[in-house]
Amino acid sequence: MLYKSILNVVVVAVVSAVFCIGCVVDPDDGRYEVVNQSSSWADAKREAERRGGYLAVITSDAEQRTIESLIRNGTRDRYWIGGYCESDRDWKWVTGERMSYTNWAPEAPNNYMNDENYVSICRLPDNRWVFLLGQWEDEGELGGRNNGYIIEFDR
Ligand SMILES: [Ca+2]
Repeated sequence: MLYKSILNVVVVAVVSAVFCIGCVVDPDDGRYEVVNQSSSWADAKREAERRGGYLAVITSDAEQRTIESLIRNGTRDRYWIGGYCESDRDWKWVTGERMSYTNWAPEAPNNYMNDENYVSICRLPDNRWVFLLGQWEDEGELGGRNNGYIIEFDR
């Protein structure tokens, strides 16, 4: 009996670790997953693709509002989305689309220290910058706020 309950605990722990139960918000329509797990932009992109999706691509005000409602109860201050640029500072999406819709915070993108090529979306403001829920910021690849990430699926 004792052996069995220990085994149960171990199985639950392993399953939780592998599938990250509790750190993913999966809305009813299954189009997005909010992953409350710290990650670099590159690792987040790789994991999104491994799961059959891609880092979220926000192309309309409606989609922006959907994402905002999903991250509102998240545990990370910021989340990576699928926007990035190269040295030409021409912002684009991981899907290859050009970035037409944007929701940059005031004064973003500012390419701080010439090293900010990736887009995160803000859940909470920090002390120095008064960003609002849903505003976008350019950040370095590691991010400065233990960034989680948002996966989008074509479903
Ligand atoms: Ca910035």
